[in-house]
Amino acid sequence: YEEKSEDVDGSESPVDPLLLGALSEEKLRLDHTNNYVLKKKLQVWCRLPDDEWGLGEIQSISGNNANILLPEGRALTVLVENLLPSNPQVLDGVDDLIQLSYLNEPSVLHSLKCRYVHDIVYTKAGPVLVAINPFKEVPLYGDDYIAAYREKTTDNPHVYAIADSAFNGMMRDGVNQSIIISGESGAGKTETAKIAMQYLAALGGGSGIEYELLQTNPILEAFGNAKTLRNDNSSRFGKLIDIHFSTSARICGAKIQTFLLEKSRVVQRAKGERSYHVFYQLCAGAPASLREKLNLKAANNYEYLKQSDCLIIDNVDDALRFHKLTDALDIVRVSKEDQESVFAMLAAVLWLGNIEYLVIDNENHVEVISSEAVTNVAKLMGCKVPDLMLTLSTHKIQAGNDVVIQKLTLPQAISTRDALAKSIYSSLFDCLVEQINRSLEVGKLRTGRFISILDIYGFESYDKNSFEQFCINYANERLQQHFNRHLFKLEQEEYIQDGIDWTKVEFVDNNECLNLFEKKPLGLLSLLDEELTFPKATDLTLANKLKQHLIGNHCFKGEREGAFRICHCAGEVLYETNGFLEKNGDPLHSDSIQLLLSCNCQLPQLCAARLLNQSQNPVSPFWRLGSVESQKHSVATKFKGQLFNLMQRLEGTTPHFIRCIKPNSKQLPGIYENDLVLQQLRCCGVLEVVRISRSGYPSRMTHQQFAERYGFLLLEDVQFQDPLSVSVAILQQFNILPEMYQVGYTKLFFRTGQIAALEDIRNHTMQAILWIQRRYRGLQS
Ligand code: AD9
Ligand code: MG
Repeated sequence: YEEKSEDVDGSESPVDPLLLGALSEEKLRLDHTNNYVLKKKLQVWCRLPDDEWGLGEIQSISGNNANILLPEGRALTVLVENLLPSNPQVLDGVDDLIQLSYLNEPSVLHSLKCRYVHDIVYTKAGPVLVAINPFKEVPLYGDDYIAAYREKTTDNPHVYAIADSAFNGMMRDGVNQSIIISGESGAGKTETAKIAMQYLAALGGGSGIEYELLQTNPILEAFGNAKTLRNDNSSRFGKLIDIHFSTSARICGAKIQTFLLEKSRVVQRAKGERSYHVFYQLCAGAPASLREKLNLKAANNYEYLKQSDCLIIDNVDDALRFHKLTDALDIVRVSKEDQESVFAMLAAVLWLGNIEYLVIDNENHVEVISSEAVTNVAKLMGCKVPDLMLTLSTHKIQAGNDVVIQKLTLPQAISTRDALAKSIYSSLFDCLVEQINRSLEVGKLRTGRFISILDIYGFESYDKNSFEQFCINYANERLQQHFNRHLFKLEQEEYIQDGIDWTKVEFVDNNECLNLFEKKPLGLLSLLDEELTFPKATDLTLANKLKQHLIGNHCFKGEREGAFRICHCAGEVLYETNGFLEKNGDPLHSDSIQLLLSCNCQLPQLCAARLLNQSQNPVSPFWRLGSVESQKHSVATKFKGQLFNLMQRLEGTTPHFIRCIKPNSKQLPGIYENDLVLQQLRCCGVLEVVRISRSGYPSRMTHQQFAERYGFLLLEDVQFQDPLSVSVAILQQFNILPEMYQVGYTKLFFRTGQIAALEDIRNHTMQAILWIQRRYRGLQS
């Protein structure tokens, strides 16, 4: 584990120092022409004219030029600075990238690819698990695999191994754990989260609650996932699931927290994308009696669904999914009656989108056109037709003691209608999450021990990016900071604090970008909120204001009118401010809330109550109101608060990181695009993590913990010695090599694998002791 100061992209000499080392080892000979000739042909990575890396053999070097022979027999002359050392073939596809002799980008890319083509999609990068999306079923899961990880008969990198170590960490140290899954949209986070849940359910199963827990996935995905241009099953909300365990290591409950659902999707989205799956599932799968009751039609009859020219997803049977959804709802104990109320509200949302307006004067004022859509909405929500028509075309305004009725213009009326649809949907989503939480409620067995799994929406960059991408990418910056903090900052600080010899590793932190968002009073979020307070503000004035105040920030770039660019850690994104103000302010006129309150169905009333931030006594347990967030803050500010809470909660846990990587943008198996993978590896600092962990000491214990855990293995009696002396005695007894550990002021630091070896000895010894005890008892009786 000798620390090598390899620096791929910015060392003083343009030539890779390790390459120079490798070249000198090959005993360069100066021939009579003053050129270097190699005795043995050295394999290297060579940057080809198309910027890809190719494996080649150095034939000779003259000055700064190297003559390279590529495998297909092509000869090439390149600058030596375009060469990097390659690893011996025996290291192709190592389990953990820390084993590579030469750690550089082409070697890492090649190593991951060697595994990927054999369907080995998991690789360790020191403490981080890298998971490459196979985009097909791979034979890596199921009971046999679960048993293998549980019984520790395999140590191949796997999500199961991560979940196992979280579980063991929780049981052993009594510290709550988190599994933090990140990666771009479509990289496989949600699937990975499910795989981790399956493992924990198998490990901690028995109470039956694990089955309910797994069934929350189809529900949350139906209501919170949608097809986007990046992913056919894209999560449009963030989720944190805490899985609670009893003292006997059984799952005894769970709690789901969700973050900012993208509600604009219900009424509008890009061409080729879909609204939430549940709408299409309902239209395709509802049984005849329900269709009749809800006046349901096929999806292509609804404006909200057909507008984006995408009604189906290849290889997905929406009708079948509907049946799975209702099964899952049964399992989390949503009664059939309540399910029907939910579907009625969904149908109401769909019919709302079909409501049309007639312009009645030359000021663009409108009236609602009386139609099937209007009567259906009124019937489904249980309100009066005239009330509905009035709410959607006028606003009541208080003028002194009088109430003035103001007619709406066409754009105002449309946004009133859409705001109602969006609010109904998002309240419905929250109600469902609450019901799920009640069903999974952690009971009396509560021990306070849990494992949290975090799966949020991944970084997104489209041709057009709006407020939704702005929030999603902001969340990803926060998460990246957490990752950096744990893997780089805290790690290095700990070495310094404990007085350990240590070579510092540089990493790119994203504080400046986060600052751009959060700084007060002149950060993106503050400026966005401030603009909401100006009655005359528009999306264009917002864009100008941002430019005016933020142009000096390195992460901010002004653009053409109405647009700006942010340099995120995962890449630059161009945002268009069109729609920002409305989406951030998220207005819902009080008339709309009044309308919902006037409904004689329970669900609309409860939505209204949520929106009004009132608490109301439950009539049926399903719709009982939980904590209702304050409506006073803007969407972005509320989101920021949620993310702060999230980070704080994660800080109280031992984190396990999984980095999902998308191998191609086509969502197809078998395609590995070097550029795309490399860009993702760079943005999450995988190479730096590997560098830190192989030069560092990833395992650590205080002297006390170490002495307590392994002291009984000592042959001599150390009862009255201090923990440090006991620790040193243990290290000596088991011949742990000095280069494998360091003794700090308070802790012992170990290279990878050392603790595992000690644990093996400890387990064997414990088994032997138990065996002897049983024998002894047997003899006595
Ligand atoms: V987003 O940020 O929510 O848009 P995710 O969550 O990162 O995104 P997701 O887990 O939904 O991506 O994965 C996308 C698709 O990749 C899935 O629908 C599967 O078809 C495919 N996938 C991902 N992981 C696996 C896997 N381990 N095995 C098989 C997988 N297929
Ligand atoms: Mg997802």
